[in-house]
Amino acid sequence: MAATSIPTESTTRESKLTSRDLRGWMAAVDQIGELKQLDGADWDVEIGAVTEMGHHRGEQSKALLFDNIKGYPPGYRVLSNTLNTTKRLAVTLGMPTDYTRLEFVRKIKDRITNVKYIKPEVVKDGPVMENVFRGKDINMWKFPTPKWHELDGGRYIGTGSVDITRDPDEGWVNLGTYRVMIHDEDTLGFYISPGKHGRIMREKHFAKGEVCKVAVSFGQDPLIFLAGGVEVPRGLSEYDWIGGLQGSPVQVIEGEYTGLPFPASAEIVIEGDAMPGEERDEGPFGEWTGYYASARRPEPIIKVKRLYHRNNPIILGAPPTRPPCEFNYMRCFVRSALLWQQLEAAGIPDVRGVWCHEAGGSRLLNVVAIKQRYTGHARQAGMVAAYCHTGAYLGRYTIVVDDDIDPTNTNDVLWALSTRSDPEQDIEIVRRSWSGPLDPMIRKSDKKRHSSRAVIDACRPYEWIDEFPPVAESSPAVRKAMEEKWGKILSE
Ligand SMILES: Cc1cc2nc3c(=O)[nH]c(=O)nc-3n(C[C@H](O)[C@H](O)[C@H](O)COP(=O)(O)O)c2cc1C
Ligand SMILES: [Mn+2]
Repeated sequence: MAATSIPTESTTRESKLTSRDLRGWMAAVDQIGELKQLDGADWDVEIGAVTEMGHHRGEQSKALLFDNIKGYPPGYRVLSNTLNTTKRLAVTLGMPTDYTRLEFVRKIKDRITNVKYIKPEVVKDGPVMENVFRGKDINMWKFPTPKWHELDGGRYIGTGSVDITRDPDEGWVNLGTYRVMIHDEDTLGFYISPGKHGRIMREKHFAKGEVCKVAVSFGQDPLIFLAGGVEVPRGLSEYDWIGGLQGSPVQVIEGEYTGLPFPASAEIVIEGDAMPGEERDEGPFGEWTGYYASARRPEPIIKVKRLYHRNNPIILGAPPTRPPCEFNYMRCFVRSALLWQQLEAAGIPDVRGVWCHEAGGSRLLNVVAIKQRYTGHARQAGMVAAYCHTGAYLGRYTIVVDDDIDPTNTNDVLWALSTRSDPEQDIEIVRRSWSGPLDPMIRKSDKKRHSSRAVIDACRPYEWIDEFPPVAESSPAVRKAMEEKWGKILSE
């Protein structure tokens, strides 16, 4: 398979190149006081449980850097809880840090709508090449890979990672965050849900009876992880999208074994082969819905042919847990922005806000706020939101609200739902929609692979909107006057 010019000896040496990378991100986050180092934790459940405790501290949480991990050399680290505060997310996106949730979603939407894509820059060398292993020298157990949750069926090195594949027909390169577990020294398991870009590419290779070449990066600039975990449109390489967002090309090395481009400043990268028909049991794994829904079952493997890592490598971990957690919290913002962008691209006028709620893992409970312009506008917005690329996979409820409702405010949304919808006429059910093994409402013994959607119109009925009872709250003018007159006393 490998061309004869490819070296076969493993090597170790010092770094030469520097670029936007995980360490630069850690330094920036440390500067704003949001990085915490913990020494001596055990890879076996402890790192995962502490990460989970971090998740539930929400905006007060810190990024967690685990070092001196039991049984591993100092410097072999795990970083978790990276993108679960608005501040850290803003730093990652190079944006100001003082927005409200909804303003932040709107700003991200504007960024991704107006972005000019920038292709990656191919470089010959980079920090990830400090240590190179080939053939029998490859040992995936050399890293302090956590067993994240107590009931996990293995140690998952790939959670905050990106799996890199190429479409055999169209040639474009996809980056997707698809979980990766270690089977043995040179064998990994990777689970990709039906319909995801990496899955379609893998299936195209397998259908031709060909090997699907894969590169995986297990630690890199969190912006790359962010892009890998959300629905960047098909045909557009996440590299180009990231380049656009950061305003400079991602520096990539074309792997000697696969030719696939991987980040030059990544912490740990592998290249390998997935073969048609070669599978091993994968899972279970604590998933973003908050359950272990997909059973242990055969899934494709990657035979690792090359392993590269920086000195003192850092695994970027992003284990899902019962929501809200980092995994879906960062995605609430980015996915909401993408959904908003796609609604506008589909021609839905006057979208005023979107929130893919954290309780639904940013997929199961999505809210769209509109300024109603015509009869049917709300249904149209709801249907498109439920079925566009960003909203379609494993959705459940889409709620459409008026523009006086802040979709990021749960009480506001539940108030609109309770008072502006009539179940008999305002809930549309769409059957046989895109789901998958991770859906906790699909019984494991069931052959069924789809689920239904409810689109709930919780807007004031448009045809008698002028008759709808007025809201029992002070008008802005009265509120302003009272604030001036009494506000000071109230806040004393
Ligand atoms: C931390 C994390 C873990 C994920 N794990 C998986 C996974 O194991 N399998 C999967 O199909 N999708 C997983 N996802 C969701 C995909 O990354 C997401 O749907 C993304 O859009 C896939 O890329 P694609 O649109 O290029 O297919 C995960 C996302 C995140 C953020
Ligand atoms: Mn993609």
